[in-house]
Order: sequence, then structure tokens, then C-alpha cells
Amino acid sequence: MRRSLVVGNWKMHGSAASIDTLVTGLQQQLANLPADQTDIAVCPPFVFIPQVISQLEGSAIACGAQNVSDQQEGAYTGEISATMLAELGCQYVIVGHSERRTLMAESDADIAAKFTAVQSQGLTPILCVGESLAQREAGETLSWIEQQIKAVIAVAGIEAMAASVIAYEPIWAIGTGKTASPEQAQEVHAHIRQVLANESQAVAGALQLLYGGSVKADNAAELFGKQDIDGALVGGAALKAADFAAICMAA
Ligand code: G2H
Repeated sequence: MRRSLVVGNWKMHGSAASIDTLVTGLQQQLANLPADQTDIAVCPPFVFIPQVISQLEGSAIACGAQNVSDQQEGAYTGEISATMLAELGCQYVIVGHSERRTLMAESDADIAAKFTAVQSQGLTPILCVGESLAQREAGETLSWIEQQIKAVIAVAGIEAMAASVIAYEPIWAIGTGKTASPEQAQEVHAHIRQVLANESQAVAGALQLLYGGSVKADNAAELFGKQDIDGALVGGAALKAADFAAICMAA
């Protein structure tokens, strides 16, 4: 039986004051969530990670980062390494979010390198995959997702996937208010699990597989009711404590 996992991706939002309020609210709202039910994490912008980790001390809510360098150290101006994130106390790092693939031109090779850099420091990568609307309409969704995952397996190896999380985020559903239907999401999730199962049944059975893309309090339960949807990567709705807590309760 897989544990569920809900991760908040705060993207480039917040200030020290608003994040203080958000984390305080989350701790209050989630105080009664049974600890054995759901794993919860939040991914603030880099500069707020120390503040959030300090605020979360003693809490079951973990902290992650939204990005990482594929290098461990050196002359890489503006970059943040997995070693640094581990030292701060992060547990997760999102890699391959579609906003980075699109806006920062990150390739499958870049993302595979980041995935292994994260794991080398004992952190858990949350690997994001997803198709565009054009790809969905062309009937290319499953083959595209499979290719994105196999690009990482080819570098990291199938056993490494056991220590990772995969988030399926259809690009056309991100921040648009359009959510994939539970059936559309389940179809892709089942395919991802099958791709993994073809190489290792054990890895496929254990891996937490999240859905992301306009997840809200009022659509979360239906998504989580599907067999292969183990939780969510939440953007907009993660910025309000009550909404994020409601999603965590539904998981
Ligand atoms: C997808 C998601 C979080 P939102 O990017 O990763 O954001 O829930 O706002 O669609």
C-alpha cells in the first residue's frame, strides 16, 4: 500500500511575511491530520527555504526546492547545488517542471543530470512529465510521457526510480483552471506505472505517482480516488493554507 503525498509548489510567489502567515496557517490546519496517512511537503522559492524549515521544525511537513543545479560545486553563477539544499534540510527537489522545460529550455538530458545530482545527496527528486495540448490532440500523450521517463531511467537506472516521485502534469492543465479528468489522469498514470513495471514490478508498485495541474480542494478527492493517483503537486491552491490543507485531507 503506497502512502499518499501532497506537495505544494509555491513557484515564484511570496514574501517573508506572507510565507510566515502561510506556514503558520498550514500548521494549524494540518494539526489533526493523522501522521500515518499522508506525506506533505512544500517547495518555497530558494531564498525562503531556511525560514520555512525553521518554522516547520518539529512538524511532519517536509520542505523541498523547485529546482537545482546539475553540478555539485564550481563556477556556476546563480546556481544552487543539491549539496546546499541537503545542508539546509530539504528532503525533496522538483526536477523537470514544464515551466523550466519550456521557459528555461531544460532538456531531458539536463533533467536526468539534475535527477542524479539530487539523489547523490540523499534527496528525493520529484520528476515532472507532461504533454502539451497539441501533443494530446495528436494522440502522442502516452509515447511522449514514456520518452520523458525513459530518458531519466537511461541515465539513473530503474532502481534509482524507487527513490523518486513522478508527477504527471499535463501542460494544458497548469494554472489554466482546466484539470485533466480523473479518467484522463488515470490513463496516463497507469501507463507510467506500466512503463516502470516493464523493467521492475517492485519499483512500479512502490513509486508515488502524483497528478498536477489545477488541483483544487473541490476536485482533489475525485482524482485521488483513482487507483494509480497517489497524491498531487499543487501550485495555485498551495498558496492558501485552507485550500492546501483540504487537498491534504482528501489524499
Ligand atoms: C502545475 C501546478 C504545480 P497549478 O504547475 O506544479 O500548478 O496547480 O497552479 O496548475
